[in-house]
Amino acid sequence: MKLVKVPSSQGSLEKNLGCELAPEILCGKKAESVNVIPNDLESTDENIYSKAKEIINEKPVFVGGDHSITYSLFKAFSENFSNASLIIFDAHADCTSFFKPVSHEDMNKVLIEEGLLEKERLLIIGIRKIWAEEKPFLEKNKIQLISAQEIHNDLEKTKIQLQEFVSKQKNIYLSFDIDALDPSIAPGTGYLEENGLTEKETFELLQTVLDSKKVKATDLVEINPKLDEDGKTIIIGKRILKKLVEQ
Ligand SMILES: [Mn+2]
Repeated sequence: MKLVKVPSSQGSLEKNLGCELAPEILCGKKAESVNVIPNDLESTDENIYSKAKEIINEKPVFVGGDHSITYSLFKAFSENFSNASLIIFDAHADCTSFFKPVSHEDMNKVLIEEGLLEKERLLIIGIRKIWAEEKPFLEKNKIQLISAQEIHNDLEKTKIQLQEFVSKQKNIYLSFDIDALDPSIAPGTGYLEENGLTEKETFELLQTVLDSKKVKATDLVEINPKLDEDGKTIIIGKRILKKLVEQ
C-alpha cells in the first residue's frame, strides 16, 4: 500500500476551495505528495498522472483534493490494468458538459468519451442529484446507478446488487467522494445533498466492495476542512481512509 496526498482544489471550479487542505490533516506530514502547481490545473494533472503511473502497482490510496484528480488517476490505472472498472461513492454523477481541463463535474463523462473507461464498468453508489444536462448521457449509456433512496429502502438488496456487479469485474478502482454521506455526518464539503448515506450503509457497502479483493487502487476526495463542523467530516473521513489503507 502506498498513501499519496493530492492537495489540489483546482478542478473544483472554485466550488470547494479548501479541500486542498484535507490531505495533510488526514495523512500527516510524512506521507508523500503529488507536486501541485498553483493556478495551473493542466500541469498539476500531468503531475498527478505521472505519480500514479509510477506507483499504480503498489495498491495506492490517493487523498484529495477535489474529484477531478480521479480523471488523471484512473487514466493511469486503466493503462496499467485490463478491463479497468470504476466504482464511485458519490451524491452526483459528474457527467456535465465535457471541457478541458477536466473538472470535478464532468470527469466520468470524459473518462468514457475518451475510451479510458467502458461504460458498463462504471457504477455510482449513493446518487441523489442528477442535473438535467447529465440525463441524456446517463440514459444513452445506461450508466449503472444505485441511488441513496434505493439503499435506504433495502440495504441487503443493494449489497447483493453490488456483489453482482463486482463479480463481473476484474480490476477495480474505488473512488470515494465524501458527499455520498449525509450532510449530518459529513458537513465539510462543497455540494451538500440531503438524504445521503448513513454511517452503517457507508461502511457495509464499502466492505462489500473491498471483500471482492479486486480493488487495486482507491481515492478519497472532496473533504473540505474549511467547511467542516466540529471536525465531523475529518473524523469520518479518517475512518474511511483507515478502511482503504487496511484493506
Ligand atoms: Mn459529488
